[in-house]
Amino acid sequence: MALERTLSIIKPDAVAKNVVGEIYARFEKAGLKVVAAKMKHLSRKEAEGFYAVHRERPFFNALVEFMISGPVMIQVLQGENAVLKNRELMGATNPKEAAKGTIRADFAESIDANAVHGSDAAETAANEIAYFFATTEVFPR
Ligand code: RTP
Ligand code: MG
Repeated sequence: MALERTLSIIKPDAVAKNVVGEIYARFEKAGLKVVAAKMKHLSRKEAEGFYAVHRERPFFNALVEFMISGPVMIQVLQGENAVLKNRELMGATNPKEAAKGTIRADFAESIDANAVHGSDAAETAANEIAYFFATTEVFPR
């Protein structure tokens, strides 16, 4: 087992629904610690840069529009196998396919407005954490 960090974003739909606390409780119950956090309304440039890997995809513009439609809550989660554990808590990208009891099954409306983001691998996690947080803003616990 490896102690890892992963980047999590509570997307505009879930912030607007007032379920930030319920989602944090799921992280904590699963043994993931919040070691950095900030609320932010992303600029178009920030959202495009964050999802740059998807820029050639047909859904890219819709994804960026959605991510800048309201404030998001951005956090670094730390724990054993944090990357995979967070992806398990999140559920499948399309909430219609997400397993019962997952964040997306319980809080997401559609594949576009799907409540949360989570890094998909340890390497992308490191890049995504550095994209939003200075090293002094991440607290070892
Ligand atoms: P995320 O990056 O936000 O955690 O989501 P993910 O890994 O589960 O999915 P990813 O493939 O990275 O896609 C990023 C976001 O783009 C939207 N999407 N739409 N219409 C579509 O076919 C489609 N595919 C992806 C989703 O909102 C997804 O979260
Ligand atoms: Mg992804």
